[in-house]
Amino acid sequence: MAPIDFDCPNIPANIGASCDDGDNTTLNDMIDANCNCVGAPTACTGIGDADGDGVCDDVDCDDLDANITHQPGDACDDGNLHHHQRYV
Ligand SMILES: [Ca+2]
Ligand SMILES: [Ca+2]
Repeated sequence: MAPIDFDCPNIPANIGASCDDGDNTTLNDMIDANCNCVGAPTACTGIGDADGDGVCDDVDCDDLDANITHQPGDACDDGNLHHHQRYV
């Protein structure tokens, strides 16, 4: 027997332990009964939120800058010089 037994020896981790599923759009990531690291979905789950500011990729003018949280309909600069103005 190994000195330390984990519920999920392949990870290794115990069921119910906190973990990181690598998706910052899910919260409270935890090892579930199937030894998967899963978090609670948020509105951005499946869409993405690269900067973690709570504004999803599809509506975030700059999803690499958490300080930029413009919302749909706001005028903003997407950094593309070919567009003078972009509405999301
Ligand atoms: Ca997560
Ligand atoms: Ca974002």
